[in-house]
Amino acid sequence: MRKRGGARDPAALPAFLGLGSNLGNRARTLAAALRMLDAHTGLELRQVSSVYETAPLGVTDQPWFLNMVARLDCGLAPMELLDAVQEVERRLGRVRARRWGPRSMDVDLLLLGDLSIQTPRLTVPHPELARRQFVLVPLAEIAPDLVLPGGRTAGDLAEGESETVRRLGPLADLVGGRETEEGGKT
Ligand code: A4P
Ligand code: MG
Repeated sequence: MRKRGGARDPAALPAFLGLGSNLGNRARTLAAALRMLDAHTGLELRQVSSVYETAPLGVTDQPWFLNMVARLDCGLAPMELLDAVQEVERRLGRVRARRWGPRSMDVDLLLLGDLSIQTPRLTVPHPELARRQFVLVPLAEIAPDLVLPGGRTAGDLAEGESETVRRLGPLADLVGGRETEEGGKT
């Protein structure tokens, strides 16, 4: 949230990030990631969705995820934002093993203002954004009118809660819960 003494950067762009965790104490890891992002120079946390428990997509023989979406004001260049996000993943113990496999912390850059970026390291908007309910449902909660690639809004594309995308509630209510260090249910 607003940093002490920090004036709002008029050039800042709204950045939507998707956060996911399916190893360790997932709620505490999400909370730590948000704190680190907000503490980063040039980033200011503005809004967060509820936390959802979601069935793993892609590689399905792995624990369920906790997913949520955050909106930040971003005064960083796109590659600086990616660096910041990857630093957070690294500090939270992210080990890159298998693609789409389990991870303590995964942060995807979904949208950065209306920028369109295609480099070997960064694609924005995130190419899977409009196809993933574990992103669309929390995104629609905080930004239902946001227009996504393809021209439809988040609210339009989100199917709402389901068997595989279940709303658990605000992150603050989950932190300090009884989740084990081994992760969530499988
Ligand atoms: N990269 C390019 N564009 C971006 C972007 N917009 N945001 C590059 C973040 N990174 C971006 O990512 C690989 C490389 O993508 C990075 O080095 C960066 O330079 P990664 O996070 O290292 O690898 P990954 O996450 O294993 O692969 P990928 O393709 O990013 O997978 P996703 O899209 O992150 O999906 N099921 C549920 N229920 N919930 C989940 O959160 N997540 C995944 C991973 C699979 N299934 C899931 C979930
Ligand atoms: Mg990723």
